[in-house]
Amino acid sequence: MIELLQFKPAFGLMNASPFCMKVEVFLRLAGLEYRCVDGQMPMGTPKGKLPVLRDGDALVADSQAIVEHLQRRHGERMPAALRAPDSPQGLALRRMLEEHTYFTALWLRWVDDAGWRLTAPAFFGHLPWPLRHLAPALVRHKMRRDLVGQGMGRHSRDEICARAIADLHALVGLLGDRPFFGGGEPRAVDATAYAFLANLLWTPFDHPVRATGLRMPTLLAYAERMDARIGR
Ligand SMILES: N[C@@H](CCC(=O)N[C@@H](CS)C(=O)NCC(=O)O)C(=O)O
Repeated sequence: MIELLQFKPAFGLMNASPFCMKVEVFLRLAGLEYRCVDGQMPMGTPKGKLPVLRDGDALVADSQAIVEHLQRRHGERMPAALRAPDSPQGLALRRMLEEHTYFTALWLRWVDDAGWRLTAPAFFGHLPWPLRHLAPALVRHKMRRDLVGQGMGRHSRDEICARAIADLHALVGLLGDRPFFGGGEPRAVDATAYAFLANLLWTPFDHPVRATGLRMPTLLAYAERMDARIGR
């Protein structure tokens, strides 16, 4: 059985890591049987990050490498649209979400004080003392440093929210009146789009990005169509 190694779910989402959730959404769209192995830690995985997929003899790290592995090994068992490679627009959309929007969400969870009040208990509340007190400060420090290095952490909260909101408007424009980003049927890029939207909009974090997204009927209708496809 295919095993998805991922973080412990939080905030009522399939997974609070959009990359882990992307893989699970893809597995569901593809109709493949799998099992989630929750509560994993990224240290010691092949790329020091999650998700990781175990599929028989294969251990695959990185959500996109996982999607491409599944397309190669199990493509004949999934709908044709799902085994198609990214279109140029799909690739550009995925890069925007994974390499830009992601860092706005990360900042709003880990650096923003309002977000941190929810993040700390959700990710560390289950740890035994004294880890419950030490780990949050250490991981937050690393996130802050990583975000400054990446660049997003150099902007103000208002600037970060404005960037994420611009990305939401781009999603609305790219979707247009099509049911899915892949067109008439979901393609792999829809697993990314849905997982990243869910992680920004369907969480208890209170920020202008969420408030704006929840007023975008195009995105809400898209989420409903995706919910129906993945059986949520
Ligand atoms: N490019 C990777 C990114 C994965 C990633 O950034 N995962 C985050 C969680 S959302 C992680 O494991 N972070 C742990 C860390 O940075 O220490 C993918 O597509 O899987």
